[in-house]
Amino acid sequence: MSKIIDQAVIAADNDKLAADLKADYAVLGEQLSRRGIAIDDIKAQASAFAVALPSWGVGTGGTRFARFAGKGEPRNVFDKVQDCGVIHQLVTITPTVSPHLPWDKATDYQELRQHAAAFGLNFDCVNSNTFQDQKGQEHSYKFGSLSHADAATRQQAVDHNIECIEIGKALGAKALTVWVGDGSNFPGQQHFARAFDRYLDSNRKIYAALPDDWQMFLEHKMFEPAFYSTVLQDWGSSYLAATQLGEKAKCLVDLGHHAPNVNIEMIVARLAAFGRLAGFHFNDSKYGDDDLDSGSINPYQLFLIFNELVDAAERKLAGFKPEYMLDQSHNVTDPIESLMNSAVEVQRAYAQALLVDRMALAGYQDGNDALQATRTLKQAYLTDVSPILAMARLERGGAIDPVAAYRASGYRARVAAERPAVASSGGGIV
Ligand code: PSV
Ligand code: MN
Ligand code: MN
Repeated sequence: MSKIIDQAVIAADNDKLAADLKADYAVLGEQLSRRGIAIDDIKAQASAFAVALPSWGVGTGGTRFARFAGKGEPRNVFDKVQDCGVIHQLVTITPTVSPHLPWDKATDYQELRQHAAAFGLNFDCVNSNTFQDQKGQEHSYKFGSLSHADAATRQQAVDHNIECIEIGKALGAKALTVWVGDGSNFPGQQHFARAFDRYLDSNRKIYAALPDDWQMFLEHKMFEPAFYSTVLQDWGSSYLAATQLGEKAKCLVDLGHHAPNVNIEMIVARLAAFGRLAGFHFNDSKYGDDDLDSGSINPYQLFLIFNELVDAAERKLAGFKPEYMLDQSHNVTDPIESLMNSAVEVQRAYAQALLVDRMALAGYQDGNDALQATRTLKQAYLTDVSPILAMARLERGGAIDPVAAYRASGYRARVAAERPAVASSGGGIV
């Protein structure tokens, strides 16, 4: 496997930190053993954790106002995959890349697959794009795609999704994620029921093209780009659509796609209970679909989501196999650093959730002891699991401090010299 970052640089950085890490790990191990928890078990589970990288996340995103290009931005999907390889080498828990089409179109998908494999990467869910017009496209998506009033426009969007499945097959992916920006900006502009019917109809055609071992992930979003109504606006519509389509259709939860103050962890619990939780697009937000780094604004929410996921896994719920992906946009940070940071924060929430004393919690819940129930969650959340995550990385050949090792490697300066600045890397503002 080709390593992009010189392992000697990682080793040198790890050497500086290893003694302190060992001591911290021992102290935490002692604390956890007093709570009846074996630290090595938690480490093994955290080590087996994986979250997919969004190919579009390694470029600088931009907002609807401007895009300030970053240095050494990827020029094409091969560069994007290489950047993902850097992330995976340092954090060791991002073995897959989720491609976005047509942004990531290539002439030879076997070559692309081999390029990824060289970095220990595979391809995850394929994302379709019918929220933008592409050069030379016959019908515009200005007024919608899968739910468009015009049949030819809908068919064009269906065809694109089917092409995504074909490309995904060549890349070894097993799922298609469909997000559409379809909706309306003004009351009266769109007939809600007819638009949803058309959306379902189009999706049925895409669903029919799914290979047997594939799944279709429906991603809802409350608003943006449509500001009055959106065709697939919430998990209720998503669940309805999934059940209409069939077993292979599930609901994907992007953390930034909900109304403010919505209890996302409860949505997760409901979808898991009924076998329709597809997985996640992790990110964080304060206002809307801000696409900030995971855990940067509301880490407790992330923990509470993982609390539900660990609970569902322990109860062995039927059909429970969520796919984890990041979906972020980076404007003021180095995207590689942000993605490493986020992967670790998602893994952190998982490790913390593994520490919840579920027996005690169930007792408090049944005994209506609200205070002790919530303190039980807080005890797990307030445990600093950093030594567990760092030890897991070290043992897997990664970096104790991924950002420090990355900066020491000089990777960004190296690619900046190879990759001339471009106006847009195809990430976009969504
Ligand atoms: C839409 O806001 C979204 O979350 C969907 O997942 C898109 O595919 C992605 O962003 C593109 O950046
Ligand atoms: Mn998303
Ligand atoms: Mn989004």
